[in-house]
Amino acid sequence: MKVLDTEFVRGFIQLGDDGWKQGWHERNGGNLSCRIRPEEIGEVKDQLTPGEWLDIGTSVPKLGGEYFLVTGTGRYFQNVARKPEESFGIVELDGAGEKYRICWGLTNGGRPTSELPSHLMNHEVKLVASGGRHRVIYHCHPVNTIALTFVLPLKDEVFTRELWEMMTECPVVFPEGVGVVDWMVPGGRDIAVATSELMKKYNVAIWAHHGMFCSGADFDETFGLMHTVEKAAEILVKVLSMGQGKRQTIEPGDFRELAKDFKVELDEKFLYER
Ligand code: 2HA
Ligand code: ZN
Repeated sequence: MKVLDTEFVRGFIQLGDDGWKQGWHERNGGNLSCRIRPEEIGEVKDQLTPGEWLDIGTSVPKLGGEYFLVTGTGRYFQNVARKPEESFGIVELDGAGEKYRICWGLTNGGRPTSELPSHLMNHEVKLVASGGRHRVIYHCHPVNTIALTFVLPLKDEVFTRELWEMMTECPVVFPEGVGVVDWMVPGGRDIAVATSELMKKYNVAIWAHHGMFCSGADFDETFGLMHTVEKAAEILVKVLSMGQGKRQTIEPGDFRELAKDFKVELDEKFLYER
């Protein structure tokens, strides 16, 4: 089957295009990666043309030999659907998880996303934490979530609680909460380490004054998580903008009742008294 006709590539393009339409990807903002299943890579093996081995910039030994779909550095999400071969590609990791080579796509001198170390370190953490279930890592620049990083304390507890309060379904969609990373230089190993530490506990990491990372089992789950968090953030921005503060809200006792009925575990650290 042609690479562009496969289910996994079509899902990748769909997510990219949906993210673009949400306004989460100005210019070359954001990046997306997916750990490809052996049977999926098997469908397209005949079309892979491996290039030279290049350094990842970090080491992800548990991912040795795996194949990934990744967006290209400097490439625009706007073009993921229009110019797929140029906008993203398939890369293979070496056995040690220290080098990669481009096997398909990223045409015209393309290279994987500048956040490749963050993506791969998150994939490695999630491979262990989810027992292999999670395959998608998604980074974007959503307006409302970024706006909140200027006014809320940069603490996991505060972001989680404030977002949970904005929509009843939030604690059901992300019961483990969200993590927050202080402002850091993007693209390097340090921010990758900080993010992957948070990803051991959460499926969402918010980068102060920059954007958000989400992890999920498939494209729908990952996009849905991003969408839910950003929508809750939008409601909070509106509530704060109305200027009078919250007159009423969902209280800690309400969350405990919700947790019982919806069979989710909500850590008491998020249900602090104000
Ligand atoms: O421009 O979003 O974090 C790509 C990015 C870097
Ligand atoms: Zn970014």
